[in-house]
Amino acid sequence: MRQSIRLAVFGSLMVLFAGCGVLDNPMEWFRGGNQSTFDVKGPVARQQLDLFYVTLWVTLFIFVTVGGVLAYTTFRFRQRPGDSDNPPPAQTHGHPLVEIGLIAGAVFLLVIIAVPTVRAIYDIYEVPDDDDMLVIDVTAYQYWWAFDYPDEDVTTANEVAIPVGRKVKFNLRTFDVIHSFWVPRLAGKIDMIPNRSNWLWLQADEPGQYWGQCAEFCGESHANMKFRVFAYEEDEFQEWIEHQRSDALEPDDDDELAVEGADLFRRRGCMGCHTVQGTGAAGMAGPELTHFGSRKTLGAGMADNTEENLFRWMRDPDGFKPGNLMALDPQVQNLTDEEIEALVAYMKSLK
Ligand code: HEC
Ligand SMILES: [Cu+2]
Repeated sequence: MRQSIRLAVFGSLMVLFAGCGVLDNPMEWFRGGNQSTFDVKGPVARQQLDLFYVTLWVTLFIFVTVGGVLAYTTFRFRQRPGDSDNPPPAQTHGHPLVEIGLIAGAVFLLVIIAVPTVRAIYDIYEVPDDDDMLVIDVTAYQYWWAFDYPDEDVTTANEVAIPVGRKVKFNLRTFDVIHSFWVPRLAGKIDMIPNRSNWLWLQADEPGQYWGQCAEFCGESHANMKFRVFAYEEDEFQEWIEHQRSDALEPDDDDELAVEGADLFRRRGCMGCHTVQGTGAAGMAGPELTHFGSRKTLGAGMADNTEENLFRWMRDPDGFKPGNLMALDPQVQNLTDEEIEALVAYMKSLK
């Protein structure tokens, strides 16, 4: 008995703390976190959150009512000393009023949940008819994301920018297995299924950095398949687009390390898998790197884009991000530390 109580307490604590992340401000624990669906910043996520609350309150009401009646009758009518000497109480079957009342009550509660649910399904599914709408094509790969802006003629990877206050339609496709597109504070989740195109729309109400995450198990590094959405004011967004459209910067002549890195990038097979616009490198198997030096993250939102992390990434791609497909390439496996330092300098110069 004592053993099972201990197990139950331990088990509940595990469940209680299972979803915890590290927060900058612990007072925010009840709604914080970069992937919190409670701290919403756009109309789609807000509608999804409202729906969650409607369902929560209705089910909480049912839980308290049913649990309350059960607790009351259990205590009120429990067996007392001497009861077993009395004859059993009169047995009855059914009570039309109670039964009809319970059915009507259940239907009423389900309708309360159904009306906003059906409305939300249509609102979220139907992309609003909007001249201002920005369209972004997303392709999911194990374990990273490609973003194309067909009207702006821009391609990037793992970090996607959107303008604040404008609706954005994401066309969702997968290159390999099933993935799922999720930006917890803005919208989600929609699956990306082989040979099918799906879509999702969203809008950010405030500038900021929003975390994205693949939400369908897709292999070893599924948990590391993240991305970032940057919501900018309109003029800043246009600047970003202009910059993305431009060719990659040539490394400075006096930055010898970066010049050597650019050369290694050609000779060591990197260009076979990566695109660096304006240099002839046009590989498609990995994220495009034209402006990689100006990105905040490395490894599909997995780590900060620092020189130390980049070094570790190229020293041992599979150790850094298990299952990552870059690690399969023999040329990548045989880089010396000096070569890696040069490549890091080149990557960093691609502002
Ligand atoms: C076999 C194809 C292949 C080769 C060759 C290759 N890469 Fe990669 N690279 C990838 C893939 C795939 C990813 C994405 C991995 C992931 O995040 O799961 C990647 C990711 C990267 C990233 C991180 C990009 C980001 O947005 O996070 C950098 C930087 C990079 N590669 C640099 C290089 C360099 C430098 C070389 C040459 C030494 C190289 N790659 C060779 C396939 C390749
Ligand atoms: Cu995944």
